[in-house]
Amino acid sequence: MQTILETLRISSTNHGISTGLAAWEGRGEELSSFSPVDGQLIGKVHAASREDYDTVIGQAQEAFKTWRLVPAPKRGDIVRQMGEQLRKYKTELGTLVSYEMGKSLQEGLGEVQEMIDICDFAVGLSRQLYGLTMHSERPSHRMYEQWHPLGIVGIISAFNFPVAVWSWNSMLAWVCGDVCVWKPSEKTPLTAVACQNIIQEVLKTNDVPEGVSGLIIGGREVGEWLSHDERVPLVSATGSTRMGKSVGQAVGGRLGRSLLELGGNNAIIISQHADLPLAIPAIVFGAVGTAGQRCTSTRRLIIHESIYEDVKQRLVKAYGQLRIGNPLDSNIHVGPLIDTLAVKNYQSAVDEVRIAGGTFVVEPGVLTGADFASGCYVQPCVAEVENHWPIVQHETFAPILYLIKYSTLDEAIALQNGVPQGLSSAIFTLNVRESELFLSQAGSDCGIANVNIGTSGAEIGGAFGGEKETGGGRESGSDAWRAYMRRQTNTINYGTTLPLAQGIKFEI
Ligand code: UN1
Repeated sequence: MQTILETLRISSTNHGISTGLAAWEGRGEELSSFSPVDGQLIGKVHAASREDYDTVIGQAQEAFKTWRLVPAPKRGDIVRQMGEQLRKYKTELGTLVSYEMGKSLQEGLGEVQEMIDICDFAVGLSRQLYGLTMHSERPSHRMYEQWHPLGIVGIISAFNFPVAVWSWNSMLAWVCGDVCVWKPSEKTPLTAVACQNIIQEVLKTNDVPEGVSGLIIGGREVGEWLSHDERVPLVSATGSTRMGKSVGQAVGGRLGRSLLELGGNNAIIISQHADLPLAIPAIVFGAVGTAGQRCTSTRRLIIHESIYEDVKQRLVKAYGQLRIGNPLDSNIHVGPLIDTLAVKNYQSAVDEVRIAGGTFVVEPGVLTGADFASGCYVQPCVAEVENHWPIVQHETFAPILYLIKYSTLDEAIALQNGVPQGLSSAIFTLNVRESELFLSQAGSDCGIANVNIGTSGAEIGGAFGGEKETGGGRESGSDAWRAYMRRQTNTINYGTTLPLAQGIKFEI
């Protein structure tokens, strides 16, 4: 790990604020990053003070003045070079993600791959920031729209995808001509420092002002500074619904823009027409992958009554084969939770399930012993529950899967939609009537609806996000870039008279 940290230029004490390679001491408190894998201290970071924050924002404002003038395809070329650097550091960065966050090495590498993919997407996009042209109702007039950069984009990201979600925002924002100020999760500060080092190297090589990419590490107050700051026209925040509501209210209160990607309570419907050998691995990966800490993790399984027992038995068997342990070992399926607080939340959810009357068909538990010394390893579990119970309506960021029975597809869809969140959803069926109904306007109410694949593991090419308490924002592919730009409608008169719209006559 030491060589990896050196390659990524992470020292034992890092600067949690920086707009460049020559970062200065943060004046805020010192944060320690412990690995949930083995409980070891990986490194320390100085958080930003309010003064540091203002300096970073000031540098971002200055950098915006030049960055917005760089032609978009040229900005795309710089993002292309960032993608090249990420390719170069993929193994090191993916390993650090795995060690600092606790996801399996495969998933750590997969996360860096998502970053590389979004760079490629952003490069193409840099030549496609299209606006429409319209036909004016007036003679000798031309009307069109163009998209301009917004300014500073504040990015608040979560621990579970400590680097990819930032890159979905930043790479698009950069080709759009914005500058970014990133507040990563205080639980994963070192992966953020590593990314900042990689990005700054590219900016420096290209003589681009370092303020194009700012980093401010700190706790909740740093997020609040961003949300209330009128110098930050857009705040893109990923995390809990509670956090999103406070960001949304603060940004809304100053009529700024927010892009919110919050909690999910994702379900898969398993119809009697499902291909079960296809469905079981999708369910298990969705429920236990990243130790159930994806916003797209599968939390509820809505199973047709005629195959309920069969699915249950298959799951019990599959869960029996799961290998839990050090995520850096490639034979391991499930790593630790992020910290012991997450373990407490898992335990209280388990208690609540029991109090509500739920039955565990795969028993929960906290793992102990030399291999689990960090105290962050839990047993992925499966419980039979009812959808309306408060604990089932709530997103618990842990590998707890709930089983619910249904008899008609309408009932299954109502159960699937019957939660406050609306991120991801799926159905397993080989019946086209069922899948089409599920995808129709009378079907899933989520931002993501899949057929014969699970709820997690979305590709970057689609717009990513969800409805209701998930916050309504869309990031990543499709036309999500529009959120990072302002639209300007332009009307040009190339004639010699001044006809007014709507036929109004005004003569002087
Ligand atoms: C998240 O958990 O915040 O679809 C993002 C997925 C990943 C991204 C998850 N591509 O599971």
